Amino acid sequence: MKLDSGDITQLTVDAIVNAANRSLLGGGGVDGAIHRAAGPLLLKECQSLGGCETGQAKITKGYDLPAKYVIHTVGPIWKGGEAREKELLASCYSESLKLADSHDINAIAFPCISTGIFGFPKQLAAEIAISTCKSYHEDTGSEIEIIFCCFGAEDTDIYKKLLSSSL
Ligand code: AR6
Repeated sequence: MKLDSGDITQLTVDAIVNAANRSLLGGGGVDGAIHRAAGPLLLKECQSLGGCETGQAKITKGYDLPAKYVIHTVGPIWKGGEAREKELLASCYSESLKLADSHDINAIAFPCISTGIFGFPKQLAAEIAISTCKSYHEDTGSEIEIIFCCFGAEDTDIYKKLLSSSL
């Protein structure tokens, strides 16, 4: 597991993960950036997917992105912590990884799902992201390379600290 900072749309990896909404038809934040960089054919493919439930994931091609695939996952909206938000966020990471492993993807980059517009506390979200990915590697034996793409100093700091203590 490693850390990268900056714009996920610029990363040359097999797959980048999109923090989408249940319609899968685009939005603001990283979702908007991914659709802008991938071009209109991404939206066209997304329109054929029939949306996605919170905590689940669906895959499309990457079109004009350097990444070959986009894995769209829908994080939970933070409602105070008693609405299965933690479990649903963990599910976003594990379902995205399962999908990646079934498509021969060797490296995948995640944004900090749910921590922007959806309001999930950043520190808690990072702890869930890292522990879920670590367990996925341990439980499945998968060797997929996982990159946490932090956008901004606050997330970069949080991940730096957590990764140095968990590796
Ligand atoms: N590269 C990497 N990370 C980014 C980028 C980027 N180009 N742009 C933003 N981030 P958000 P959410 C970070 O709000 O909270 C959309 O409208 C951002 O700083 O994109 O899951 C969807 O359609 C934050 O750390 O996603 C949904 O409706 C992280 O990405 C809703 O927002 C996630 O912030 C999803 O909200």
